[in-house]
Amino acid sequence: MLETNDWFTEVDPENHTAFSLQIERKLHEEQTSFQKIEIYETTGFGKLMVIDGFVMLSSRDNFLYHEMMTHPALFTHPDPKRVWIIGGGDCGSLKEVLRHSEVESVIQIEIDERVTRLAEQYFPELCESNSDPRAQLTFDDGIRWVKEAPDQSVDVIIVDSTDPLGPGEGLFTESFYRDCLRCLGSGGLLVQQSESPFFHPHILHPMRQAMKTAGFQAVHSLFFPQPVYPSGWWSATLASKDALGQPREEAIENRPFPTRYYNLAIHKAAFAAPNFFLEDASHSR
Ligand code: AG3
Repeated sequence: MLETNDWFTEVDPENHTAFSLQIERKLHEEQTSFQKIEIYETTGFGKLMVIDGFVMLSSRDNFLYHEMMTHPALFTHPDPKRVWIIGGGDCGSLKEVLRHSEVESVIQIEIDERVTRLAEQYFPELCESNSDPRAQLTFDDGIRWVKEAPDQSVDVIIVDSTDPLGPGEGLFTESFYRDCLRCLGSGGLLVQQSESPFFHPHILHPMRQAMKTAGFQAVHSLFFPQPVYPSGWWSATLASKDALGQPREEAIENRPFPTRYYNLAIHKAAFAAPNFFLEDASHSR
């Protein structure tokens, strides 16, 4: 008999809201040395990964986030050969990056190996490209990685992190962005998940400001729906070492791989910002 009163709920106390998913059962729970990871089988969204009580991804809607965390940056950089993913342990972003044939190497720097091992088990569809010879999975602290990496050694850095709490906190700081900037080659791009434009402007605007203060020439946020995250509306922020180039429209139109959300019209539309966001953005500069 289906229990209709079993729910996973993520509470957002700051916004006095909660989001719930109906669950069939809990598949796994463990406390790693970094965080608590839970996996659920939901009734309507497939599998669900939760870290420290916050929804990370569901089988059903993670494509929105992973496509928008990767393709806008990779189709804007003129020649993305070397990519790093900081965080991203579920490998959803990695899978999308590897669809780009001009990419020669992708290094994923995830602090918690257990995220990846559990993704391999419960989200195998995201991990299907992990054995691609261009991919290198490293389990290390991303903050230390960028601090120690050589100058100009990467073209695109993707920061696929948790919220700025716990291990993810240092990824939202000016000193981290300075290290990223130094590691990027000319035309280099940094793209980072930047929370809900509606619920978390107090995170998004200081983060954009920190990127500018660190020396990025252009900072542009892009918006997309994400049903399982607080407010259902999410953002990523693209910071460009030099002036931001135009998207490679022909390459987007003729991409040889399928996408379920991303296309040229979405790429352009995603950068359109609402007035309340533009007003706050103009105050923070
Ligand atoms: N990255 C987590 C985004 C933050 C979600 N926040 C929340 N639920 N409060 C997701 C990792 C997917 N690769």
